[in-house]
Amino acid sequence: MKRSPKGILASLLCAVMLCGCAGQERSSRQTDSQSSQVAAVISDEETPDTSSEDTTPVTTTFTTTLYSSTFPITNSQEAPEEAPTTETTTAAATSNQVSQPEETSSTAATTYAAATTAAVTKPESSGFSLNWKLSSTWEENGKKCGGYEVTITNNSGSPVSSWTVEVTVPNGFEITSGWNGKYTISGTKMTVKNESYNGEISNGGTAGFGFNYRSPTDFKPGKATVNGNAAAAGTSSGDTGSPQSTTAAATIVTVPPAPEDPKGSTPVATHGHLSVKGSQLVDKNGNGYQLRGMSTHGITWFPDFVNENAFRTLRDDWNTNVVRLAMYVDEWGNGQCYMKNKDGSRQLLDKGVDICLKLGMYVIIDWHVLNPGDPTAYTDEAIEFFNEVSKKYADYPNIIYEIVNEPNGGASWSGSIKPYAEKIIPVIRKNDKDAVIIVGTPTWSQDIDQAMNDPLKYDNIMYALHFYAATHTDWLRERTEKCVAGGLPIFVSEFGCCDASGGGSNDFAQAEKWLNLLDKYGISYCNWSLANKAETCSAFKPSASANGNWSDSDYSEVGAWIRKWFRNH
Ligand code: IDC
Repeated sequence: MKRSPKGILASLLCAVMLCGCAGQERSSRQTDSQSSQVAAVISDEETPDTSSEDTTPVTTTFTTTLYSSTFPITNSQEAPEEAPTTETTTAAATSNQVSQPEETSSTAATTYAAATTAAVTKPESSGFSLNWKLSSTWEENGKKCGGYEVTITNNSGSPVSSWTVEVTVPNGFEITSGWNGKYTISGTKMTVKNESYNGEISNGGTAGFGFNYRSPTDFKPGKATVNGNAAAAGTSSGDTGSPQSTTAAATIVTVPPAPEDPKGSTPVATHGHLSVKGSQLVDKNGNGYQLRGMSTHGITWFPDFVNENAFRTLRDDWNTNVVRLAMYVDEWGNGQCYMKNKDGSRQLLDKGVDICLKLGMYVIIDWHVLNPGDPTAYTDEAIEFFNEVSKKYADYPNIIYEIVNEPNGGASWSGSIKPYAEKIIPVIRKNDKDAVIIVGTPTWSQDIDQAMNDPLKYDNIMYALHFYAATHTDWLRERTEKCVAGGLPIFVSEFGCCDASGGGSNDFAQAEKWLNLLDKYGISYCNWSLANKAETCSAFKPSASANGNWSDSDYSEVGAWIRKWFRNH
């Protein structure tokens, strides 16, 4: 990469300024928007502290409050015998109720058990079979919890365009997160219907869905039907008790749907494969191209926002062309991250990617390192993960890989992040030769100048710059300009209009300065976050559903602002 002597001098100056402030006293404060929530309260001293305006770092000590991982759907004895209508399903699935505090408390005793048993419910006459793969089980406050991946195989002799699975569940059974299907529970009947993107199953083909559950008593899938036809009961002998054990692992085959706009007006149909030329992101024709869009919150924290209508609204109404799927790697031990729920995280991630493939949107697969801040803590897991996803999605120009969100703590560029990147990038490149890869930079992705001083020697690499407008102002913009002048390819894969805790007040004057600067240089950006958590950075009010087609009353202050920005720029 070309760098002018001026750029080098500027970088040195920045480094000196940073060192100068590193030893200063840190102030602490509490974000009340978060502490006012009613869900699980986890005290946390390790949440991101980020340098404040005028280079005075601020440690934000705040109370992290978590919503339930999804839409707890609880069965109720009053519920009608009939499966609820689609409308009811939608409402239940998006109400974003909070979970019971004691069940997500950081002190809750949670024991995980590896489970490899797969249950096969064989078809009697319908020609459908269900393969239930139990991925893990654990106990939470005396309740039985677990996760299943289910494969439906259609051997009925003809294709189907939609599917409905019904299965008997214990009283008090709840779905704590579900993916690739719409879940309702009525009495002791759970109904799972396809999502709009995975209803079709060719003859001989498969579709999959998966869920995590919480139940007062053991759950083992017994009697089940597919499209009203008995998919047999437990075993071929009709036993409704324990499922039949088998060593055959169920593979969820989510065949990415065909793009909905083959004529070519979706972002990906128009701009195709992206690459990096100098400091610029360029499209398939070599023209500068800017990605702008929303980042999800943690996909396992707000899974209901990973849905087709929401993304379609972001594309068509918000005028955005990219979605960033933030998958927390390891966060504060309540199960809502990759390390605690690999299968659930992967299912949601793949669901989000598949929706973007269908909608012709670009999608960033974000390995959301935040805690711990050193990406080398999980190098092996990252290698495994990126090998799998890059193999699966190698043929799609939609995909951008972000291999580390925000290194922090002691993670230095040359000592830790760069060596980590040098291990992960070749793994991706082996499967996907030329995808764009974003690499986070030290100090919560602010020290882009360190990357400029010691860049990676691969093509199609961009470096992450993150800012929160109420915290990071002129000094970080100056650094940005210097790095642009030095030829560094920068991608703002996350920014907020509020302060670095995700709370405080929005500073739209600063946000506007930032976005004008990024637009001037054609730097891509994603706003944090696509969620309805009661915190300033959420684009939606807690009352808003996740299902897209939002109205003005659904938007938070920042949601209304950022939507307008995307629409008008
Ligand atoms: C915040 C979320 C918040 C969550 C917290 C802890 O908004 O709900 O409780 O993480 O994990 C980042 C991170 C991003 C942070 C965000 C706001 O990339 O994960 O999300 N932030 O603090 N860097 C700077 C700010």
